[in-house]
Amino acid sequence: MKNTHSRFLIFSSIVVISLFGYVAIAATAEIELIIKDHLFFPAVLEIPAKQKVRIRIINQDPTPEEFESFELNREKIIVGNGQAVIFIGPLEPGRYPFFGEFNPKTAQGVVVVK
Ligand SMILES: [Cu+2]
Repeated sequence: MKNTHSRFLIFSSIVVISLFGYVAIAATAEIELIIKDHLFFPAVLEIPAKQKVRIRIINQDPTPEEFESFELNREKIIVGNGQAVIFIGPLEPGRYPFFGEFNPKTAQGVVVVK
């Protein structure tokens, strides 16, 4: 379904460094991942291959959750009504499942790298 897929956003964190006429511009992509009612929204995160991506996990539940993924080698606790940021990538194309360790039966998702 379309609304379960992430929009890939180029976040406004553009860094400009100017040294002796040298200018470097780096844009970091950020995706928002919402936890609500012990579910992940969107449940499918599409990201481009071979690119570092920042995921801001926003927990709208009053209870803590832990983002966990063996395939992504990530584990992060998000307190109730709190936020956390993780970085993933650069990754090869494929599917990388994740789940909420405190509610693993409902809180499930997958990062799809294309
Ligand atoms: Cu864990």
